Amino acid sequence: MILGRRVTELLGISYPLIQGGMAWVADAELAAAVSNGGGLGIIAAANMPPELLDQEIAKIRTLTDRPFGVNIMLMSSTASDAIEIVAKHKVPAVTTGAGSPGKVLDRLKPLGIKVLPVVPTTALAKRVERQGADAVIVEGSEAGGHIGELTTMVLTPMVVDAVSVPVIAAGGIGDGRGMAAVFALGAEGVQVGTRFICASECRVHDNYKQAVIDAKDRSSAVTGRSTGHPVRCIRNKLTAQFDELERTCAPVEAIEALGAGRLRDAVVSGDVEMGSLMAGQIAAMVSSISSAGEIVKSICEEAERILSRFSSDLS
Ligand code: TUI
Repeated sequence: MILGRRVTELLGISYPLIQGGMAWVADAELAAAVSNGGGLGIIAAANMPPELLDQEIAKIRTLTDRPFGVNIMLMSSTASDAIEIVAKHKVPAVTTGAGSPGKVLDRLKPLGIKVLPVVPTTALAKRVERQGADAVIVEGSEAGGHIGELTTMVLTPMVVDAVSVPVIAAGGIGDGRGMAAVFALGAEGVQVGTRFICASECRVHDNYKQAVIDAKDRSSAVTGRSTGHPVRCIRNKLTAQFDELERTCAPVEAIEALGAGRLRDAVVSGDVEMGSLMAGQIAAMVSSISSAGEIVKSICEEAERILSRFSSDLS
């Protein structure tokens, strides 16, 4: 593929598409399917016990010979263990989220591991570039899970202007139109999360997949703005209870306690009422289950068709 050469060459992949590091969702099986489809599959370390992360990395090596990555969630109490396990296995690439990745860059760059931090602002993008990041992932507030304030539409061109490393756009991208749009803004790759919840190789509970398929344009809500940890999920009883606690200015501890363990309840038990159905706004555009390989190929080839149509219209 001609699109996104700097990203495909940096990572040794066929399509400039990275899978989002979705906690509890992104395991070795999903990541291997994405990598085998020509993108970069990602295992989410999230709050995994270190032994489990070790096993998942060993497992993906039995499922694919292609490059893959691990996402390190910097807010997690297991982040330091995850850094050491990734170093031990010399995984090809690491994405980071939910914090400043200085420690990850210092420890993993000298080992030749590619490090791609998620950044929600121009200031952090510039800082991580100085610290040696190979590329930056700009994630707009259309994304699912823990989000920043700025949208993909404004964050992408601002960061493109501020750094020289490749910019990979995330948040609100679920098809080739979204990918073409962020390439028009200067991005050289995309990160896609929500669409892969409905990959056939994704092990989340069928109730969660169905909630994504049923989602409409206003189905998602952001909770936790008052605690400084905004999270986008599909609306349900849980988000209504968060809204009530936040509306009545409940103590931060009560709001955080309400969220504890809820993502696991959604992913593993299929609790669509009180589970945390993290998903981005593009859930409204996901209407079927397809294989991860088909998702990667259809998004990238549609983007390429759109962009080549524009360039031939203009010439
Ligand atoms: O990290 C994500 N998305 C996530 S993490 C997650 S697990 C979780 N579960 C329950 C509550 C909260 C989290 C679910 N979804 N995306 C990447 C991302 N990174 N979004 C925002 C950021 C970010 C925020 C601040 C990155 C850096 C940052 O830096 C602040 C600083 O220290 O400069």
